[in-house]
Amino acid sequence: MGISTVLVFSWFLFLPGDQIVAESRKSYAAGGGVFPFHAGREVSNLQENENKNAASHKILANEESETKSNIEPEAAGIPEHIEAPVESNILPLETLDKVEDAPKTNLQLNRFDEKNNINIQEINLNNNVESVAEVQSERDHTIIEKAVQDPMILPDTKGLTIDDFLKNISTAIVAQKQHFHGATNERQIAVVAAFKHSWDGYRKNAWGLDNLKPISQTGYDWFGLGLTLVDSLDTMYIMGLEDEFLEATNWVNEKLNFDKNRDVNLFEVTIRVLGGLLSAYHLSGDKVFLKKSVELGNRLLPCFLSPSGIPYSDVNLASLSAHSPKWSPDSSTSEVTTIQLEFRDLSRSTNVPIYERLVETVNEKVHALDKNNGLVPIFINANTGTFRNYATISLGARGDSYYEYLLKQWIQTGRKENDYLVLDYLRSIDGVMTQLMRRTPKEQHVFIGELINGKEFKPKMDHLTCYLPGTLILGHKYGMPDSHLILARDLLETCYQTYMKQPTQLAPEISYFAVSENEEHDIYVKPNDAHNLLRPEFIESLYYFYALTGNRTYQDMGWNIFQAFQKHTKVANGYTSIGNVKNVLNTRLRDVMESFWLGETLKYFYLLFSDNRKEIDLEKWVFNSEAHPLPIRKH
Ligand code: DMJ
Repeated sequence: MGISTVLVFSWFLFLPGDQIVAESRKSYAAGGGVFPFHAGREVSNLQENENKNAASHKILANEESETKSNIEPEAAGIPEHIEAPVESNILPLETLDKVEDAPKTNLQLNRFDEKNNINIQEINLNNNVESVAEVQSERDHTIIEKAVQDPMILPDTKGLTIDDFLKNISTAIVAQKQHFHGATNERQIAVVAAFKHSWDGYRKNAWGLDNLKPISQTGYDWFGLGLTLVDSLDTMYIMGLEDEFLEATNWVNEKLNFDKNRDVNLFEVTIRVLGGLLSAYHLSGDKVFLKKSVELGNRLLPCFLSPSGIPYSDVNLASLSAHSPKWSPDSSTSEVTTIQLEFRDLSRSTNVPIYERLVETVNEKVHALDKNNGLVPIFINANTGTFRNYATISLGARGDSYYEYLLKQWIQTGRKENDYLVLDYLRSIDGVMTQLMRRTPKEQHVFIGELINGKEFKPKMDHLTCYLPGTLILGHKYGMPDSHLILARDLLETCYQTYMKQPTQLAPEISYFAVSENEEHDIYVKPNDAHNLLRPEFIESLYYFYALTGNRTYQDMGWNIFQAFQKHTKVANGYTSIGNVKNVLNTRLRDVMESFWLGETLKYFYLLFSDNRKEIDLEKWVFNSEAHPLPIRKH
């Protein structure tokens, strides 16, 4: 450690906690993404490299993606040799001021114009407020207990049936329809063809079932709710596939039956089915989707009959009893905090407040819990309402969309000043920068690691974390600091490398990163982590980058990946997950087409390749975690 490093380090030690965070964030922004304790590149290099890269990516886009046969992984856990087809790892991002900004909010001005001083206002529930909340919670339990007696009745009304409510729905809350024109260029046409190929396989072999097994030409149920069909509704609508949309709508109307004696997961059903139905309702205006949404929402309500207000993870849709997961006493933190957009939208679409009130309670409870620099453990108990001690902290599985929904709820509700959710978001991204972000020593890839037991740093990043660049640039559009944009760009580049470094040019489920110069490779993949499930997160981030900057380089990057999916995952009856991205000669087809391939991945590809980057206007719509757009409200 040189003398100057020691001096800088000691200076940091004398700063109060919040100020350290502020300083680190400033340094990250000013140094082109350099966390103070890590070496990094200079700002001037950054600009220079960006220019160079515009050229390097162009070349890449025009080249036939080269496939290299690879040696099979030797032993579990041993880093493998990964070849890097791309020389440079810096993204061609336009200068910061080219990112389209909505008018800045006062929140942003108040907060960020003051140097070195974070002034996050806490919302503390005092005793008085708590007792009011207890009374409300008892009332809500009574409403839920009554509601579950007949899920076809609107809760907390004098027996108003969903059908009667829909006959007289007020024009003030009725859906705003949107028309789409269909594909307008070669790439979009190719994506629609991929969608149709997937859909035809599903229609022929697994119609009405949750997922397609394209190789064995059959399907299987997870929840028994036609998951793929419902997840695909808005994608078909957006792609202009009218016949397919109509046929699926008829199935929803006639065959979608929630009265199933089966445990379902609250989060999965909320983001995929409730979100899919609500989105189809708002885009098409067809009330059948709202009718089904209300019934489903009612059947999910028992999850909230927990002592703490933090919902149980599972519910039986017929017996209407809820419980914790079979394998654990705890719910996943991301799951209980990724139902809010949908339940709020259900309330706003029906004028029935209880759905929103219940998820708002979850927000408040989680907000009040102690966190590690804004970061949350990945397990929370529905009985006690507390985080599990020593649980992992991660932006990947079980943690990811907690952070996403902090920002998106603020956007959904008209970006109110001093909304505690956006303040929690700001604090959490500070936490990401100071606790989880690192840069690999040789190739300087920025990545987000995990804290095992809430403490011990592990340089492991799930592909799921690749949603974060998209969320960060979306936040920046609405006034989040430039350091968020820099992190977004650096992380987008790393995620791209997790694809491009593989011989298949498809990313693995999990990547590991070097933390010292002694390690042979900066990015490596363990054999058990080498599968690709057709996940959307990186394409989602590319879409946000394109939609918010207009830079077509992101389209070219997406096109490379789309071609890789075509080459390695397309089979006669659809597309399949693969078990190994590290060997083009042994990809190990897994025979599952996940619903999010149609609900998310292909939708984001389609929108990414659009000539109209505002095909879905991000000032009017907010995507839920399963890529279902819901309307932004004014409050
Ligand atoms: C999707 O169901 C959602 O995006 C969820 O938030 C995370 N995982 C899958 C896709 O990878």
